[in-house]
Amino acid sequence: MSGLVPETMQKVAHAALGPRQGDKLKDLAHNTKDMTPEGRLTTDYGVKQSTADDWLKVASKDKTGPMLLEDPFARERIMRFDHERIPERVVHARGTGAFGKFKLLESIEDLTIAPVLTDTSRETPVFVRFSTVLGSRGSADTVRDVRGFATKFYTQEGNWDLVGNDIPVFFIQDAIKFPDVIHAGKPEPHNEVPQAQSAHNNFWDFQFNHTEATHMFMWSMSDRAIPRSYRMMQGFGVNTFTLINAKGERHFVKFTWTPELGVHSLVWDEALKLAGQDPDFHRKDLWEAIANGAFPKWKFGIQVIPEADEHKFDFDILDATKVWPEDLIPTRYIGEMELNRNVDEFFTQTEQIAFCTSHVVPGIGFSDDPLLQGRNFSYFDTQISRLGVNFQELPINRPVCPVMNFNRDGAMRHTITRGTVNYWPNRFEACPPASHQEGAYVEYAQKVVGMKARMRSEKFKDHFSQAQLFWNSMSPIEKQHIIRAFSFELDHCEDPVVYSRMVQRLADIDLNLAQTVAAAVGGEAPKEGRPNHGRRAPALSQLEFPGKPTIQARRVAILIADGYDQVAYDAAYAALSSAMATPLVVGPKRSRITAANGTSSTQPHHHLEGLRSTMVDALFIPGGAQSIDTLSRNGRALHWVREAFGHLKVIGATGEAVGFVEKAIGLPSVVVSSDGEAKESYGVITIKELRPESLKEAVQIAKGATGFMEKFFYGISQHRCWERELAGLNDMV
Ligand code: HDD
Repeated sequence: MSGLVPETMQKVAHAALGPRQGDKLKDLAHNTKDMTPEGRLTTDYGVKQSTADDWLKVASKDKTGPMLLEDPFARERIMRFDHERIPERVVHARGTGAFGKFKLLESIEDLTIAPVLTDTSRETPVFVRFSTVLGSRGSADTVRDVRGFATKFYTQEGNWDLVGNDIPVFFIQDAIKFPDVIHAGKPEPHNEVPQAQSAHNNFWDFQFNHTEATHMFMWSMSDRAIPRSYRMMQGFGVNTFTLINAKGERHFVKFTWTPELGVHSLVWDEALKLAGQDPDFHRKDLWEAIANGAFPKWKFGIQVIPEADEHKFDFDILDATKVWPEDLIPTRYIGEMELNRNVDEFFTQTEQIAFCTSHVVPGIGFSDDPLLQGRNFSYFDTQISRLGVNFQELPINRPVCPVMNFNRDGAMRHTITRGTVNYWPNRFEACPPASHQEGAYVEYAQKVVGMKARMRSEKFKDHFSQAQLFWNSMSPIEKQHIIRAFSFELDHCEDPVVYSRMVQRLADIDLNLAQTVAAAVGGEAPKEGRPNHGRRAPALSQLEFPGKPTIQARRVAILIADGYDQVAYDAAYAALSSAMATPLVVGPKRSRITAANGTSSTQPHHHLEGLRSTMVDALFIPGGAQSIDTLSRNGRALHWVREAFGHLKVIGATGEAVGFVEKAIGLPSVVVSSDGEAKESYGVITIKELRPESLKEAVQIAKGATGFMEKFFYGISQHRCWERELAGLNDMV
């Protein structure tokens, strides 16, 4: 294969394919071609062309002259280019996706007839698209926002689209309010400012006036809205769906994805900086992890309520602004999903994928959740405007099972359906409806009696209990982050009416929260708050999901300059690589850097200006007198360490580097120098000397040979050093 097609990606991808996942990829192969040096340049109508560089001209002596409209090749190129763009998604425009597989581990045939949820021998191909909500297609990845988590299951019974978010609740209860909540959040109408931000007057004006959003805005002010990686987010179907079993019984269900790597977030200062320093941070993170074979995985869970229990709770189970607390309705994990293949082309796959909540398979149904009902209308409609009426024929969208019906024509129809009839019933009995036994979708016979009216159930009117439940369930650190998030957001609202009223609203959740934010943003501090019911639901805290302790795909910078200690460097590099982390060597320059022994040298991946500490998870600095002397006199290097410390990142230092770390963060009591044994203090791990005899031994270090790497790796696997924040040390650098 030529270098035109990234080989690492393809190799890993094919190795990972299971028998069934191949179904969709085989299907896509019908429309896939590779760019090759053997292929020759042609027009779209197939005629070979001798140049891609010059428009046909009337040449004068000096070879200048007017261009001829006659040139069909030039015209085709320009006109095709003029029409390359399609409307971006009206929400969730910014996103990225990957292929994978879903494996059912436990049949739930007690609840549903859907084979994707009953047949454990199956492997179902999936495509997942992650996104932010408010920003346009070119906006930054790390903004504060809800993240979309949309999964298309290509089942043998048709496509099932589970279109969820990384937050389990929503801003509105009734779909009719969707244009309002989105208009309020999007850039303001008069000047189209701000981009991809909820920190503005209109967003918070709406939140105040629309109390049902209270629970959701607590989530969006929490760390859930600034994930470290798409690989480290939960996913929630949010809406209440139903499952129908062979006996015709119906259960209400909510669907959940829980990441193997745990739920982890950026810190706010990091998120802000990354938006400028690396706007594709999440997109690249997912791509690199998959390309390197560190495939992200999620457990698939369900929460189930029998139909008869619908009214047994103090909240309405059809209200999308409420969670089903896990202590009342535990999650049953029944399957897992792995993403293991990057796309071949962004536009035709990630951009053209079209999700519709209305697309479910037999055995899965809807509920009367008024948000879901409206969504079922909206998604299909939006795809028609975005992609055209034949959007389901696009390779990425078409099912892996047969499709046959009397839908015809429309712009860009591809399928050529042979036959003389295009209606039912017809004299040939062509394309008859399927029977139940043949697997037809049969709607659940739900008895409905009622008055036609615009209304809401009484329980929908409780807008504060679960907002309090969420706040009560947060750890002290999470609470602190929420306070800071409100303080940031309301500081960006210039209109005093907006921030003053919002501060009053916060007293409906917690008086201390409201008073602290009021002091920060300048609103009048409320004197009284709404009584708090005091209940907690621990699973709402993301700290309940630490995930598997691994450093796979974590980015670790190794800071060096000329004269670095090569033994420590080699040891760390080898140990990190063997643990499937990504070591990134960073120096004052990107040209080769020579080690203290004068013979070894290395080519850094980046220089200190190019890569920033925000882009890595941890930092390792080997000693070497000359190297450390250079780094100590380099403001950017000092800032690197100081910033990483402030962002609670684990820092490993050996030999002379220990003093350098101490100088950079300016907190002598924190950095413990060590003579022999490795020492750890507030996530700074130090050792005087890292001296393995050979590279082989270096790899063993990862298993604890000296204790240094063991401590360093453990620290990285814990994501951040929270003790530092609890002690207030991060605020001091
Ligand atoms: Fe939506 C896209 C998730 C409520 C209307 N939504 C969209 C995407 C996600 C969600 C993840 C991106 C899909 C992709 O990657 O292509 N939306 C949600 C969740 C909701 C929700 C979890 C609450 C439970 N959405 C919602 C409502 C409406 C819409 C109430 C309209 C009544 N959503 C849309 C849309 C989008 C969309 C306008 C834009 C692009 C698209 O559908 O394909 O139709």
